[in-house]
Amino acid sequence: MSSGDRPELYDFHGVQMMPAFTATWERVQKFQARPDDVLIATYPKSGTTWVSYILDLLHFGQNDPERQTSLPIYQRVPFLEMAVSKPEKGTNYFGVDMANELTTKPRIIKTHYPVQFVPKSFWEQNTKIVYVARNAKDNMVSFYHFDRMATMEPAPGEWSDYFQRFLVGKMNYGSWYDHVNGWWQKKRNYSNLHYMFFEDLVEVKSLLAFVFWQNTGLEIDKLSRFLGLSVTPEIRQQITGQVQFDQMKNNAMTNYSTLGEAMDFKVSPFMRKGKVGDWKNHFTVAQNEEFDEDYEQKMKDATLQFRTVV
Ligand code: PPS
Repeated sequence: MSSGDRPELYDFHGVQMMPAFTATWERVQKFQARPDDVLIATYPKSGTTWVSYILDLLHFGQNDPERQTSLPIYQRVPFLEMAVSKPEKGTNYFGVDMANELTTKPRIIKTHYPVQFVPKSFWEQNTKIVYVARNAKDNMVSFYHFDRMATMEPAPGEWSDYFQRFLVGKMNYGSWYDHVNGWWQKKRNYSNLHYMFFEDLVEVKSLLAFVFWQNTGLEIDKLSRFLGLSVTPEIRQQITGQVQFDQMKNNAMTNYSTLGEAMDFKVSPFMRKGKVGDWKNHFTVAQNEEFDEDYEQKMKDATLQFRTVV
C-alpha cells in the first residue's frame, strides 16, 4: 500500500488510521472543549473546507476583513488530531496546540474522527457540531485524487484496487459506511448536531437568474439557525457568492496553495472539480453494479439517504 516515503495504515482501536492522526491521541482526548466552540466533523473529502469557510464567514466575515486575506483556512479552523512535523516539506502542524491557542469566539475546530473517537469534553460541554456527509461514490473519487497528490497520505495505487479498499474500509479514517452511519445514529441522542450533505450545498444553475445560489443559500440559512445567528439576506447572498467553487479555487486562503510541498497540485489540485456525479467518469459499469449491491447490504438505515446526481 505504501510507496517511497508514503505512510502505512494501521489498525487503531478498530479503525484504519495513519500515524499523523494518532500521534497526539492522548492530548487530543484530553482537549477541553467549550460550550461556545463549533466542531466541524466529516469523513475526509466530504466538503470540510467548504463548510469550514462558510462557518468562518458567518462568524467573522463581517468584522475581521484582515482575517479573510491573511489567514489560510487550515489555520483559522485547526485540524484537531493532525500532527505533522516535516520542516523539509514546509509542514509543521499540531492541530491540538493550534486549537488550544485560538483566541476567537467561537473557536471553530475541524476533525475527521469517527464519532466514537471524539474527545468526551465536546459531549460534556454540549458543543455545537456540524457534520457534513457526501455520497460515497463521489467521496471515493475525491479521496482517490487527494491520495494521489497529498504526499503525506498512503499511496492510492491503481483505481481498481482503491475501489476495493474503499468498500472494505481500508482508508485513512476507516470505513465511509461506518463513519456516516455512526454520526447519523448520534443525532438521535445528541441534539446539538447539525447533519448536512455536500450535495445540498451545490448550486443547481437555473436559466432563471432569481433562483441562482438558491441551494447554498438555503443551507446557509439552516446553518445560521442552528448556530443561533441572524443573517440578513444581503450577507447570506454575499457569503453564497464567496463560497462558490471558482471563488474558493482562486482564493489562496481556501485553496491550500499556501501549504507547501505536502500537496502536489501538478498531480491534482485540492479544489479539483467540486461536482456531484464525477464518479460516472471513474466507475466502470461492473464497478457500479458491485458498488450498488454492496451498498444495499451496508446501508440498512433507510432514513439516511444520499444523492449521487443533482
Ligand atoms: S479534506 O482534505 O478532507 O479537508 O477535503 P474536503 O474539504 O472535505 O473535500 C474536498 C472536496 O470538496 C470540494 N469542494 C467544493 N466543491 C464545491 N464547491 C465548493 N465551494 C467546494 N470547496 C471544496 C473539493 O473540490 C473536493 O472535491 P473534489 O470532488 O475532489 O473536487
